[in-house]
Amino acid sequence: MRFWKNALAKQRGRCRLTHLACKILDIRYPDASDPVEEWLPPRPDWSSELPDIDILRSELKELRDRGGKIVLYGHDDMDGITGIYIGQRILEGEGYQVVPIMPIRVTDDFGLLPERMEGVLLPGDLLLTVDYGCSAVRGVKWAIDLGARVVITDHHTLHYPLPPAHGMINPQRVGPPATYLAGCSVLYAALVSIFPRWENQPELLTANALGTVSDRVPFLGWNRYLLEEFRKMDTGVLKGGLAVFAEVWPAREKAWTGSMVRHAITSVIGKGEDSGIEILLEFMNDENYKRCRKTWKRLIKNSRRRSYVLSEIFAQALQNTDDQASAYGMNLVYLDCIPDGMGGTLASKMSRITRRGTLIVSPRENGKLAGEARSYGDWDMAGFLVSMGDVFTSAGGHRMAAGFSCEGTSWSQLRELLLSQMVSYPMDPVPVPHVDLVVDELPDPAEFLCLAPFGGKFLPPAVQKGTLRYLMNVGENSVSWFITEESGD
Ligand SMILES: [Mn+2]
Repeated sequence: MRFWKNALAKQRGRCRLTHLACKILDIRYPDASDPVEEWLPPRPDWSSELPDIDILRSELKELRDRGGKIVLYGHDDMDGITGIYIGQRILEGEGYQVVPIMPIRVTDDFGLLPERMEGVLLPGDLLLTVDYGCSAVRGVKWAIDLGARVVITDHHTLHYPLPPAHGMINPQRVGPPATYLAGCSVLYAALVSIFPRWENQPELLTANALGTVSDRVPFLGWNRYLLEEFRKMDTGVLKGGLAVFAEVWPAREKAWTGSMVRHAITSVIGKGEDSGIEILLEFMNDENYKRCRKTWKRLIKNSRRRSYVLSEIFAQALQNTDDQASAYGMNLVYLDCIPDGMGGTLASKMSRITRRGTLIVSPRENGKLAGEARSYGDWDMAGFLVSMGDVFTSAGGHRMAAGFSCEGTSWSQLRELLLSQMVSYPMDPVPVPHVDLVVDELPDPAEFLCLAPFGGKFLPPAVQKGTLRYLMNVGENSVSWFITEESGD
């Protein structure tokens, strides 16, 4: 053991690391000279770690001098919208005029669409993106031909040729650990480097934590630093919608897991019809606490209705899984009709329950086919889709979650193409459930609570006693062991 002697002196925020917790870190980071620092790094120097922050800095300065506005184009999911909130708050606070644009999930293709920017983005403006746009060759060309400046901030997988933007702040250009960042954190990191007075503001930390947990990025490296700042912060200054988020965040200051938060917040907001995703930006900006509480109550009610619909289409999807794809270890499902915004949720649920990668395809009104794909284990879903080349009109995402749309191809043609790609694309096996320690006596699970939050690639501790594997089970006010082969993510 490398640092046991001073383990009791090891502090993490307001929390003391126990001997057993240090032992877990020692095992999980075998090559680190200081496992505690590897697990919870100090404040990063974003501008030297992420590319092109200097370009954004000079673009913002020149924009101020010539007096244009910022069109902030973000993804229409939790990560993108919390990112838009962060960008708008900082940039408006710095005196810029900001106009947000979000894609319309049901009809829009992926990418930056000229038709959405037409009449909004003007010559001399800055097109800034968040969680979005790193594959948008057509949209970026259009904006540049128009006479706008373009800086992309994104964390999605890069596909070449890259769009000809003036700057591209995407951690994929430098590799891990930078790639762990959510899209909202990439913009946050860039903007607080340029305008340091916004660093660690409770409103921004809350938005950032929500985007991070909802986007299911690993709870590793800089994400832990940001989540720890969120855990330590004083929520007293939060107002309205953000105060509600801090309140309903399960055990925010103590021990929580990503899935607790996704259950209590992300899925309450949800996606699609009646969901909160369309009003999320407004909700975070609303400072009226009473009104936000009322809205939250309504969202909880709507999410219950949605989960009923979801279990119905889940049953349908199970009946419609493609036998041949199943033989290759994948779920492939074609459904005639999926309620708006539910495809991704359905794919996630199927992946989790069947422990397999899942592709859900359905037709759109305009005759195109649209798909949502979720990965399980280490299999790279975005890589799989992109490796199919020109089959899709657009395709993108990251390892764990991706989507596509395709035009002029029938379902039976697409099915054949997907199946032949499944045969040839290297598929990593589903990982073996982790075991941190082999024990004679079960330790008190509370000893490990100081390692929270648990989630994305930093899973709750698991121990083996005899032939049984025990996984730490964290609740809002409880902790226990339970016997399972689940990963705990
Ligand atoms: Mn994202």
